[in-house]
Amino acid sequence: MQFQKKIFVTLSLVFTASMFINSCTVAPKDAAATSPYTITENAGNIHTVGRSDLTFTVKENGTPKSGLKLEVEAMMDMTTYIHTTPSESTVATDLGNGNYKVTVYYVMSGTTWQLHFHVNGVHQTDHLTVTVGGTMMNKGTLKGITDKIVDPAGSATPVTRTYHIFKSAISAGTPGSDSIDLFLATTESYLGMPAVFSSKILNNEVPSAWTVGTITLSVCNTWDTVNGTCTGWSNLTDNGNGHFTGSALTIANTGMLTFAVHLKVVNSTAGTNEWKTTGGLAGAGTGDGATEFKKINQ
Ligand SMILES: [Cu+2]
Repeated sequence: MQFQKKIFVTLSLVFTASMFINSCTVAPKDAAATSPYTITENAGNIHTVGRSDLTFTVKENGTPKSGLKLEVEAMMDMTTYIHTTPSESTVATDLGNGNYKVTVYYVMSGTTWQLHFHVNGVHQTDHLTVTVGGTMMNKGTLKGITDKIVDPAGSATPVTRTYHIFKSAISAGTPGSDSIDLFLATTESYLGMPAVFSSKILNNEVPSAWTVGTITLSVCNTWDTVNGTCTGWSNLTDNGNGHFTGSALTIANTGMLTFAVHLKVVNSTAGTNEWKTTGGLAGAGTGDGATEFKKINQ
């Protein structure tokens, strides 16, 4: 009799846990049980490398609650360290009826991503585990040569800065009428991946602050299919918030399924500028960056 009771308790615990997983509910597990808020992600959320528009329902003691300040931050556990990913803003947009929206740009796929939440500034200790799909071709990565940061891993050797180029919106396929909206961000540290735009202040490898000057972020407008190179670039407009836009383009020329980008960033503080590269290296074999580009999935 005693034995049967134990089995029943165990089975009901397993059942409860699996219910939480199936419904993607943030399962209470510790002190957060005192929080009146439960946060669930809405049906239709797609977590993928690149732009991911995510919506959530927040309930206060079981009732959908709007008017809260909900902050959402994605963190990936790489076993030896945890890193974040860029987003439009960690502060969610209140859609009403307890629904909130954030736009996250995932830098990589994997099964160890967790969403962390703050409600009215209070960290919710329950996290939501999500799996991020997609491929690295959903984004472009270009690296600095002399443009470096303090090694996030803590070594004394600086590492080249990584710029992340994400497709925010694209309309391609009508030569001369294509339009695009790219989102540019950079890795400052594992937990800092801000949007980049002219006047943005970043930190170099000293670390010492520097101000971003003019950014040349271009998409290929004339693709040489035979040689696999770009023979005509169109510079996008820096909108001052990480977004770079352009219209009247011919993006679909770029090998049909991808488009090519390249990037130059002026350092106003040092009075220098540098084309960013695919490998963070200067010289033969890698070009000077001006000829280097990255292809991103349309
Ligand atoms: Cu990762």
